[in-house]
Amino acid sequence: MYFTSIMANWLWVGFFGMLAGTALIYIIGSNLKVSAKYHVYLAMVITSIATLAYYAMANHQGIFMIGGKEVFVTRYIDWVITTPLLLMSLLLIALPALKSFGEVRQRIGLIGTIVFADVIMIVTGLLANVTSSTDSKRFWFLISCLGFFAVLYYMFTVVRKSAQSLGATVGRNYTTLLTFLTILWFFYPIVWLLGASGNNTIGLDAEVALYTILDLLAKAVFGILLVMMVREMKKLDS
Ligand code: RET
Repeated sequence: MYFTSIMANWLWVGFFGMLAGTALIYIIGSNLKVSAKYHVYLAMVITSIATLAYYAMANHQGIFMIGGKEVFVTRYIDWVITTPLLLMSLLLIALPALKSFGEVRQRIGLIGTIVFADVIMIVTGLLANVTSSTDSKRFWFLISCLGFFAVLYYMFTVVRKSAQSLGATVGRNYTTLLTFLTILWFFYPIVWLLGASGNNTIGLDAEVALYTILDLLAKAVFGILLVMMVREMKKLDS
């Protein structure tokens, strides 16, 4: 496989889409109270990292021929930073302010566990992609899926309960965002399996196109929704 102009065009769509998403998130969040702005800034950090990643990929940077196929390492670098941040943006809605040091330690434990599982998911996904042995590929794919399910388990149990304890509105908004995130995230391993990383049934052009659409939904649209919900919740607060 090689780098086609169709791929480059889709990667530019990703670049301009993420850039526009960053601007929209800023505009939608602009009249939020200063004390709630960190939600906006975090969402903007996520789309900014993706903007840079798409710029790099559109210029064929961080894409390497490994085992006879193009491996988009830049994508995994993006994901390993932004997926923990996406989860953090939900945790910042769901987890209450802390009152004691004991709670701080518990909180570090919870966040550490979720981020650890997420990082394992991405890193082993890359290992599964680059290995030429079918057995290793299956093994790493399985570990990656275990990481994914561990993330979902914590987000749907402990963290969701915490969000609900903060009131019906927070609980409802958290669940809506988490559901949106879960549905989108499930498409990633599907595209991965169908693409060059898996059994290559759709071809690299389609793979790049699908990841671009998924990334725009999972980062830009997700960030816009999140900031809109934070606006609603802060209005109800005061
Ligand atoms: C991989 C490899 C195979 C198994 C699994 C995967 C999951 C990836 C996910 C990625 C999410 C990316 C996001 C990017 C944001 O723009 C690594 C494809 C389970 C869930 C949300």
